[in-house]
Amino acid sequence: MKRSALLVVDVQNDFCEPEGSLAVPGSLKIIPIINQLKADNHYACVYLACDAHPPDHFSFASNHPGKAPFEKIEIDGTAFDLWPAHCVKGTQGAQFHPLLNVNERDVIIEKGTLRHRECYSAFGSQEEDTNILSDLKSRQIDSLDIVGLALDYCVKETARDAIQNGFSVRVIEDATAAVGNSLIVQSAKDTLTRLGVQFLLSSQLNEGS
Ligand code: VGL
Ligand code: ZN
Repeated sequence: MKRSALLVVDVQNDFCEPEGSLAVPGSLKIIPIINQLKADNHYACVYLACDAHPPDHFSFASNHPGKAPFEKIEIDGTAFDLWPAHCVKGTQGAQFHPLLNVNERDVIIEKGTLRHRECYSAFGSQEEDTNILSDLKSRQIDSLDIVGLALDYCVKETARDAIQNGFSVRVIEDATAAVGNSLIVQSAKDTLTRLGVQFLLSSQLNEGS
């Protein structure tokens, strides 16, 4: 039998409407769906990933004079998206949204803690080990259902790393919301589907899969 975990990505105030500094359209309507998935008790473990940036994080446009949010910046030949300041560790914007059910046994995974590194994935980066991989292994989890924000950034990168680390991965699409438009969403879905990620709706979960 598969041992499956739910991985909830970045359901934090700054990513939620109406007041978040980087509010993702449709963010609020995913929260009851995520709460229901948690309440179904189908998972061996629930992970709550969160952006935990320092105030001088390089992804904030405000840290680059003359640059505006949603512009790009090139560093060593790589383009990075610039954002409004968001999810600064210790601030209200970095807290989980108050409507998200959080249990004591949920495992919290902080990412994006290094000033000079972007880190969309809950699995971290070469320089940032979030410890999720060792935790998943120690619980013998082999299958992940991924939900949260944003589908075209942190959910996408997390799902990619999960599949590349050998997990069987499903994204519950109605429990996600995206920053970009439908073309961007389709391209993210195509990329992930090619890698072996399954997309489904929460209503399909109990249909004997
Ligand atoms: C995210 C932009 C910047 C996300 C995080 O959670 O998808 N997006 N930081
Ligand atoms: Zn961020």
